[in-house]
Amino acid sequence: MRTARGDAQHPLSRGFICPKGASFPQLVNDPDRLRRPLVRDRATGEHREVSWDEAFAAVRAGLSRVVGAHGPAVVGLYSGNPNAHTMAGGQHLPAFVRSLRTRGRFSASTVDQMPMHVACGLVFGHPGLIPVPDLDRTGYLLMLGANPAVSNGSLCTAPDFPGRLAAIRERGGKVVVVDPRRTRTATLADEHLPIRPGSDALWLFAIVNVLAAEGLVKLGRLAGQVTGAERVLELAAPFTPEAVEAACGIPAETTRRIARELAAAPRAAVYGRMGTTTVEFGATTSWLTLVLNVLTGNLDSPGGMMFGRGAHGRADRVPPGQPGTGRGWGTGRWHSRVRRLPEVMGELPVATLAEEIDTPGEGRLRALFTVAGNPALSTPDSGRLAAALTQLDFMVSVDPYLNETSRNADVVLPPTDSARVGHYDFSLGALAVRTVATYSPPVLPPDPTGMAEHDILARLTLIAQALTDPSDPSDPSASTASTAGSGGSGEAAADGVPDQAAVDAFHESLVLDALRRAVGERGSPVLGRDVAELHAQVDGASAPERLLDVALRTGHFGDAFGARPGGLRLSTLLANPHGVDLGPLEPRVPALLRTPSGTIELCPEPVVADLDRLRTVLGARPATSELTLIGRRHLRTNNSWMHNVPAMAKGRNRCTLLVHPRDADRSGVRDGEPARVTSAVGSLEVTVQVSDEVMAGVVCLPHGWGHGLAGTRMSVAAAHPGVNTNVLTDASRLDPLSGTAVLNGIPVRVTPAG
Ligand SMILES: Nc1nc2c(c(=O)[nH]1)N[C@H]1C(S)=C(S)[C@@H](COP(=O)(O)OP(=O)(O)OC[C@H]3O[C@@H](n4cnc5c(=O)[nH]c(N)nc54)[C@H](O)[C@@H]3O)O[C@H]1N2
Ligand SMILES: Nc1nc2c(c(=O)[nH]1)N[C@H]1C(S)=C(S)[C@@H](COP(=O)(O)OP(=O)(O)OC[C@H]3O[C@@H](n4cnc5c(=O)[nH]c(N)nc54)[C@H](O)[C@@H]3O)O[C@H]1N2
Ligand SMILES: [Mo]
Repeated sequence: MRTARGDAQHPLSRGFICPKGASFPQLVNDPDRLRRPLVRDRATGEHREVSWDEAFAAVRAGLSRVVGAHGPAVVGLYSGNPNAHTMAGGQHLPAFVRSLRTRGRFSASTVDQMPMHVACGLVFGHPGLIPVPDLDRTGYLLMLGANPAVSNGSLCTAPDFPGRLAAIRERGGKVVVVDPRRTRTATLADEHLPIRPGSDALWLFAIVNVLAAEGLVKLGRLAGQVTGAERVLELAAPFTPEAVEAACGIPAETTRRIARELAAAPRAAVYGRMGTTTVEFGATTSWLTLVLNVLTGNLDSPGGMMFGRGAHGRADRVPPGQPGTGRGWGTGRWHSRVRRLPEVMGELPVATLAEEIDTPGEGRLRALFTVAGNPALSTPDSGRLAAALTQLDFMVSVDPYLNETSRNADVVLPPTDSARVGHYDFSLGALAVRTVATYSPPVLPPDPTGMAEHDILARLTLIAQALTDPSDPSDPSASTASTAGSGGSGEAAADGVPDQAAVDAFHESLVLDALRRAVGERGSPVLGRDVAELHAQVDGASAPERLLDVALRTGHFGDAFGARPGGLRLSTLLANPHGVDLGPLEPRVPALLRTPSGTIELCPEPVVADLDRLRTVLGARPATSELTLIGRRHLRTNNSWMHNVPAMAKGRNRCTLLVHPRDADRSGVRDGEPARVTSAVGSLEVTVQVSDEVMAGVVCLPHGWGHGLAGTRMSVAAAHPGVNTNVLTDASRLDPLSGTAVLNGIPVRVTPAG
């Protein structure tokens, strides 16, 4: 494979391709990419290639040693961002996570979108119900802390985002971008409002305040489906545009005008991303974006914020017209050992991972699995985490690279190239602005000596299942719905390493589990059907395809195993390689709500209880001597790991500190020269780029850099190492409702280096 092109006939992308996609062949052919498993010699620290059997025997021995001595609770797991993009991440990872029977679960969600999950969980009754801006029909887009012209859209799948923004303006609509930096997206907008980092919650509350004061609230179609709106309006009282002006840096008159524009627009959407989640008030800010969409009648309405549903999406549970049956949603079913931070969606904040490993005492994490993650670069206070990783008794990384994280692993299990496995987008599809079904079968034949990620995860699950006790009462998996793997043989060969027959049986047990769930699910098109009868009809050439066939056929658009002729199934997608267009998003309230009241519960208690914190920063005037650090993304990167692709790495140094000319003068730093940046927890040296792109008082540094460490094997990345901004981020600063780390809005000092 030498080239990758966009697909002009695809109904969602219309041929648009991101530079990262275009470089796909370089990624597949990267000579540094691992193709065989590695085992680390603890004495020398060297990794050497071994056979797959040897690697899994080493996993079994290591895990058995730790679990045998201390039980499964001391095993941790970190799952990273690419799990949202692989089929294995959706289909096989959950069973592996459950098989470990530990509460030491962490993921990239708590350095990313967790605040939005919390807001949606509380307001809609399920944390997965995240609305997306209906870009192609909106007339007014208020976008905060998002840079989709570079990021390609996040929690909003919309290829060629710039084209879609231009179309809003061509229709006579307006795009407003709120961001401390004049980003590429900001330059494509009608209006850019620079805002002081971390102050969006205040500003959004001020907009609510204006809507209330000027009688501009209209729930529209949602009238009668919302509870708590009155109370929200009361809570907004202290947050007048004048009161928040100093803290936000946005003139009160501008705030009033935006509130009026938003209320007057026939179809508007308020959309927030990283700059609204990875901040001090992440969950509150996410909640306020939902509040504004509801109060202006734009939630669940065409051209507003609507609920996506992948082609595999489940049917809504409650038929329209019937009252709600939800149990609601909450956090804190258990707490972290050291800081007593609450569990959210079954996981703990990754900002606590280092201390859970390095703080002595009963229950200290002694083993760690990482699956598609590079927490050594991507999580706060990386200096401490890097040291903590060396204190583990045992570590396994499922990763195609020997990088800053996996260099510490006793066993590295590299999944085969993504071109050798099929692709269907479970997460991104469910967040798309239009429902489109696409499946791409493997492009290249299997590598006879490689292993696909789903086969790796199946073996790990079988090994873990055999070593952990399913009857343990402290088992968190007992509270989850699925019993994945329960129908499988679970047999292991004599040396404890599962053979292919056991793996195949395990895959089929996942298929059976998915069918069992579907026949028992409210609203399911196969409710009450016979599992064996359905099982006999499942189609597909591999475990991922068979699981996809079940997901499609039992979903909202599915053929319900023949009951709805013409409905979706795997063969439909195979016959339509350019994708099947299932149309624009449709209103789904109240049927999709899972709140106990069956309404949109707009004023949840946990959010109200946290508002004291927000009130204390009201009227705060930022110290002029202080600089605030934010992050940035570049088109040719994807977090930490695409830096080894030559086409992505070439060009000028991108790991620079943006400093406003005023601050450069005050700090005595100069363009192109090194500066020292110091936070409460760390310090680094980086080249300055003086630019009025950032607002005065704000400095900006990208994440994902800091390569070239001993024991890594990424030669291209090592030649352009950059510095790791997360040595500056403070693990003690979190959004308390979601456990999400503050990555944007870190107080720093900048001085000339040397
Ligand atoms: N300061 C700061 N820090 C940040 C951010 C920020 O804006 N500022 N952004 C945060 C965000 S949004 C995120 S999502 C996190 C990301 O955090 P992580 O997910 O921890 O980091 P990535 O750099 O995405 O690392 C992905 C890893 O997966 C591996 N990988 C790639 N493809 C595959 C695959 O198919 N299978 C497997 N098993 N492995 C694969 C790569 O080699 C790499 O090791 O970083 C966060 N960190
Ligand atoms: N090219 C590229 N694309 C990517 C990635 C990548 O690394 N590179 N990563 C992917 C991942 S994992 C994710 S999660 C998405 C993220 O997608 P986005 O959220 O769209 O991308 P970011 O660049 O993180 O945008 C955050 C913006 O918030 C601004 N900001 C910082 N602090 C504040 C604040 O307090 N208030 C406001 N209003 N704005 C603030 C920043 O200046 C920045 O422009 O991108 C994805 N796409
Ligand atoms: Mo992310």
